[in-house]
Amino acid sequence: MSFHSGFVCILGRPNAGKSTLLNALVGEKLAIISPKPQTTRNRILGIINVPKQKSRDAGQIVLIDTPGVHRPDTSLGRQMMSDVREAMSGCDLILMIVDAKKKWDATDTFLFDLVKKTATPVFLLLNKIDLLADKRDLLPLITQFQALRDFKEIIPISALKKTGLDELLQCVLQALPKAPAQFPEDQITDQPLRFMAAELIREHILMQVREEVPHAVSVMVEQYEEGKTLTRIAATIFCDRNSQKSILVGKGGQMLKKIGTHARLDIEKLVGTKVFLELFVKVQPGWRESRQFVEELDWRRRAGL
Ligand SMILES: Nc1nc2c(ncn2[C@@H]2O[C@H](COP(=O)(O)OP(=O)(O)OP(=O)(O)O)[C@@H](O)[C@H]2O)c(=O)[nH]1
Ligand SMILES: [Mg+2]
Repeated sequence: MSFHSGFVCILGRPNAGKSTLLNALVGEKLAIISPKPQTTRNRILGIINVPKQKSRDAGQIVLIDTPGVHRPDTSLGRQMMSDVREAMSGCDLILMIVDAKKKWDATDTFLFDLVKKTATPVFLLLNKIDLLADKRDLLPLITQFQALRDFKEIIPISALKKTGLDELLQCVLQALPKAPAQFPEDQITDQPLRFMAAELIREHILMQVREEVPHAVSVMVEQYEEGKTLTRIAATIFCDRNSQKSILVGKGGQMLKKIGTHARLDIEKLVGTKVFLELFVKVQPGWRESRQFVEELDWRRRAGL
């Protein structure tokens, strides 16, 4: 019996289901999810310990969820794509995930070009198969993708319905080198709680407000005080324009209150104490274009990692 371990990068265009897959495989909500593209802005680590089972090998899989691959046109976009490249460069395996229902376009060409030169093995995951009325539609898709690249495996899955994930985990484990675990067995991520709290606030903004506002929003936790029974958090929601601030605050502060209440309940589940959450909204024109501001949002950079 062998023990396998390594880094696995989840790669794909925005909205393909990368974060849904990360959460499903780890069995915990580590990444926020939304129907809007470019939800994830930083790479997110998720650690899975696979126990020894009868004839099966054991191991530790370190998954890295990444921002959706796109052609960046802002500092924020460039930082997101640099996170993607960072995740790809040190990994042992790439899981390239595509939406089985979506028609091929220029973003897919860009995505395939990105993996063209890599010597790292690539699995192709055809996701969202729960949306296919006829599973026979998968065959022409598989043939089409096989012509583009020599994928080590092609696996149809539904990250949402958790279909095909056992097979995927086994294939991933076998593709990883024989090596000892890289992280302690009780660790499932490297994200600080204050960053996860900021992300949960952003998730509720993504759910509650529409159109361009979610993309114009970032959240920074300014104060985070852990107590035995109460965690005090103060966070600022940054947006681009006054009109967006009005939407985020809402009539008589109703929208901000709604976002705060939902986010607080989720953060309480995460930290395991009651939470006192204070939210502020600030207009920071053009923040997505400011490299300095974007770097400040990046917890790894702030922690000097
Ligand atoms: N029907 C169906 N929907 C899915 C599946 N996987 C993900 N989704 C949905 O697709 C949308 C995007 O999912 P995410 O996991 O946020 O996608 P992502 O690739 O992380 O997106 P970005 O972070 O923006 O790059 C959400 O509405 C998910 O519920 C699936 O297997 N089936
Ligand atoms: Mg995501």
